[in-house]
This record gives sequence, C-alpha cells and structure tokens, in this order.
Amino acid sequence: MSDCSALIIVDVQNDFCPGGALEVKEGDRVIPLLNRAAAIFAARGLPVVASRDLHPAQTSHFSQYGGIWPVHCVQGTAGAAFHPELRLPEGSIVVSKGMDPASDDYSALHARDDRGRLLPAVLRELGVSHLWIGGLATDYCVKESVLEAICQGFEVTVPVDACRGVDLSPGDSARALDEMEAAGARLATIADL
Ligand code: VGL
Ligand code: ZN
Repeated sequence: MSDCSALIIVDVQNDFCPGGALEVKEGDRVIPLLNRAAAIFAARGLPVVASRDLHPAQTSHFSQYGGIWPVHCVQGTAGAAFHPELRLPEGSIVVSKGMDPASDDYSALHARDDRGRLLPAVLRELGVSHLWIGGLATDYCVKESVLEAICQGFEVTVPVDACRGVDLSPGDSARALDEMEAAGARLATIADL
C-alpha cells in the first residue's frame, strides 16, 4: 500500500451473500475484512471504491435469456443493494456495471460512477496506480477486474481472505487465483495492509 493505492470492493451485494439469489458460499465473511481495509484506506486519505452488479430485468446474462445465471442484482431490488453490514467510509466512490442487456460485464473496470465516468478514468484522475481488489466473486467479477486492471497498467494486490467465489465447478476460485497471480497480481491478506 502506498500513496498511489486505492481499494476496490467488488459486488458485496445482498444477492451474492447467504440467502441471496446467487448466493456465494461464505460471501458475507469478506465483509469485516473489507470494512477494516476500507477504514485503513480512508484514514490515509486514499480512495475506496465499491462496485455493484446492476442488471436490467431482461439481460442475456440470465439463464432465461440465454445466459448461465439465475436472476440477481436487478436494478431497484433489495438483492442489488450493498450488504447492510458493509461500511463504506464517507466519500467512497460507488460504480455500477452490468446495465448492458447484451453483455455479462463482469469487470469492475467497465463500471461507471454516478456521472457516467468509467472507473479507470476516475482512478487515473486521482493519481491511483495500485489497486487492492477484493470481494465477490473470486472466479468471476474479481478475476475479470484483476486481469483487466493489470492489462490497463495498474499494479494489483488481491487479499485472498477478503474474496469468495461461486465455484460452479469445484476449484474454480483456486484456479482463478492462480490465473491472477500468473498474470502478475500479488496475492496477500488483509493483515498485510
Ligand atoms: C458476478 C456472476 C454473475 C460477480 C456477477 O459479481 O462475480 N458473478 N454476475
Ligand atoms: Zn451479474
């Protein structure tokens, strides 16, 4: 962590937590860790970004329209809201993705803020060059965000204890972490902050 770091909290929303429509096993376990990380970043005056999956009711992302997922994180529903235990410091930047009805849109790097600006542009304007990326789900949105951030020239650290995955096939999350590491991400834990 340096003065050029930002924290990206990926998709800690009700539908990805226990009881949600696309429940990630132990998804809520990341919350205390990410709350701690967010408080540390905020205390140092560093940006905290929270992404959210925010789908229209009809999208090719959902199985009934040709995708692989149950209906989840639909705009305006309780399932799309951030988990109530997530503590976003004042001034946190919320970015949204998944609104395109023709795309899966897993990467938080494709998300936009409330003014419509893409996340990478927002980060560059803040002088950010290093990202800590954690949240849900390891094998989809975290992985795609990490790989794309590296491609775009950001240094990336992944706190593995602050991530949980879907594991449609057993081992998907472990393989995703291997892939991220092979692409140049540093694997760490929240205690390394
Ligand atoms: C995600 C599956 C479907 C994610 C989003 O946030 O990782 N996974 N939509
Ligand atoms: Zn989704």
